[in-house]
Amino acid sequence: MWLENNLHQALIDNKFELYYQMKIDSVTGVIAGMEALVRWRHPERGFIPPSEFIPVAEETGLIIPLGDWILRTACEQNVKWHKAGHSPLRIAVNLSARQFHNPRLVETICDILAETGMPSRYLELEITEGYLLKNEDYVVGVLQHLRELGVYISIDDFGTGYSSLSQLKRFPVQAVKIDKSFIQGMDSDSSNDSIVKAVIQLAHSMNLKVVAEGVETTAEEGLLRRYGCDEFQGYLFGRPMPAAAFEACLAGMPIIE
Ligand code: G
Ligand code: G
Ligand code: MN
Ligand code: NA
Repeated sequence: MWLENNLHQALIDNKFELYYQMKIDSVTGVIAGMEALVRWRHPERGFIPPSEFIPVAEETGLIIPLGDWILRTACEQNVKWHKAGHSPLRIAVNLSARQFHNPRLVETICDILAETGMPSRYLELEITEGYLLKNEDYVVGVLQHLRELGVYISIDDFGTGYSSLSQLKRFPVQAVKIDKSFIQGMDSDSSNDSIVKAVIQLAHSMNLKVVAEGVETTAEEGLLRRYGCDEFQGYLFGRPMPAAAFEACLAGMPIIE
């Protein structure tokens, strides 16, 4: 109840902030892109994690204006970094189910890209398997629209839902992000190791890029590299951090136009 009452005011008072976590190209070792992750810092209650307020925002519908703010802020920030002279990178934004099923999604994204001046190919949307399963024809239609726009789509938390890679064939997406529960302890858990290896092989055979999330150790990184995983994300490379700290990481990178 407290959350519900305060979320709306927090949006009005501009109390949300985006953190950014890097994704690393497994071949070159440089930053390949970043994921925007929303944070809410309350003046008295401190940091409230998104796992607590995103579900409430979903239920109340506040995820629509909050989601618009997140998309716009991420695009604005990415354009700023590019204008500051950093190599243009793809920025990933998480979309909740209710956002994805909002009939105005495609229009909203077009507007935000136009207003911020961000080329569509630098926007990535992370969606979860959950919303692919119901209302399939509608979902395929939305994904096709987004693809025509030039937006990149990835399946987040892959492996935690009930869909299989073969089911993904129907959906025009470019990448899968293997859930961190499979990555963690890959080197000690042989079933995780086999699952990750198989997912990478099968995803590649379907021309999908593979991102590993939650990479925390060099042992995990080594195995993922051996299996040909395309990108790494996790505390081993960088935690989610505020824009200024992220920019310092970008400043340490070679400029590739
Ligand atoms: O860093 P982390 O604690 O940020 O994220 C926790 C959960 O909240 C993850 O499942 C993540 O996908 C979700 N989350 C974080 N930021 C956003 C966001 O901007 N939009 C949506 N819909 N979910 C987010
Ligand atoms: O569900 P989604 O993938 O969008 O959210 C990513 C979540 O994973 C965020 O809460 C983020 O802070 C967290 N995260 C990112 N890297 C790591 C990691 O290496 N280890 C752990 N435990 N969590 C991570
Ligand atoms: Mn994500
Ligand atoms: Na995830």
